[in-house]
Amino acid sequence: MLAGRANTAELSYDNFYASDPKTLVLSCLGAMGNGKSSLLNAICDEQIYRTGRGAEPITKHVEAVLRPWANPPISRYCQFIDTPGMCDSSVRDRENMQECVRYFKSLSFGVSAFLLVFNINDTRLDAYTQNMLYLFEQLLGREFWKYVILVFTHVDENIRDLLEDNIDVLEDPNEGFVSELRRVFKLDKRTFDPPMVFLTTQRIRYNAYAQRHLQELYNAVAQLERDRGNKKFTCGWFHQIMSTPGEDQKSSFIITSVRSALGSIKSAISGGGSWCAMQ
Ligand SMILES: Nc1nc2c(ncn2[C@@H]2O[C@H](COP(=O)(O)OP(=O)(O)OP(=O)(O)O)[C@@H](O)[C@H]2O)c(=O)[nH]1
Ligand SMILES: [Mg+2]
Repeated sequence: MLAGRANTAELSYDNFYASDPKTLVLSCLGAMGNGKSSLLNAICDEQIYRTGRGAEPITKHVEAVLRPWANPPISRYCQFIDTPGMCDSSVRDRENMQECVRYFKSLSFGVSAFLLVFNINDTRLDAYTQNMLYLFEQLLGREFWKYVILVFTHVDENIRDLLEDNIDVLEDPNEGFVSELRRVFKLDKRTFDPPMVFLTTQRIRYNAYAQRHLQELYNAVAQLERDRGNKKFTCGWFHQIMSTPGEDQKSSFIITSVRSALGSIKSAISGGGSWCAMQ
């Protein structure tokens, strides 16, 4: 039985399920080519999202799909939300704004975890990622950091040994990756103490190594759920989106909020911080 839903009269099929407290809602975020779509395909055991490498991002649109967590098989339904680059300098372009609208509408039912995806071979906190995180913090509030899981892809079995030193450096409690994020975004341990998962998205089926690490990711999601009292992430801004009547009005509200957030981030940063030059 599905319980605790929002007003079902207005919900599409996917949103109907997304609003079920038992459905996991997972959103992949991260720079181009880091393996976001591959990760979701690996979890679903299906080539839902196009993947690949090129000068342009392969994922062009926000795509939310509802599937069971298939690798390793876990009897939970998930709404997976894959993202293209939405927060770059051209965010004012009409098309990018429409992606922001689709994205935040699909998140507004609540989010179980934000999977912040990096390629282990290039873990710089690049400009795109920093700007995106500034925007998220501005719109969603600092509480959203409590729902972040750091995922490092390209930790393939055949090179795992070579990557161990790298992983140790990233996990270092004082100078590792989490400390760097805390420094950049002025976060403390109480607000930001994310799990870090190292995995491969390749050749998942029948591969014990790959399955073990996807299980670790599921465990991290489930632990986060427990730690947050089984409450998905939500915020005042999501409530405002939900309570705005009509799709067009919701869209206008999101666009106005995103524009104003971008404006205030840039002016705050020009007054002392550092808005990164876009990639
Ligand atoms: N070896 C290896 N290759 C990977 C892994 N994850 C992703 N890739 C490859 O990296 C490339 C980029 O992967 P995508 O999943 O398309 O990356 P993305 O982040 O969705 O990229 P955009 O949609 O362009 O932003 C593809 O060629 C994948 O096959 C991994 O764990 N190991
Ligand atoms: Mg993609």
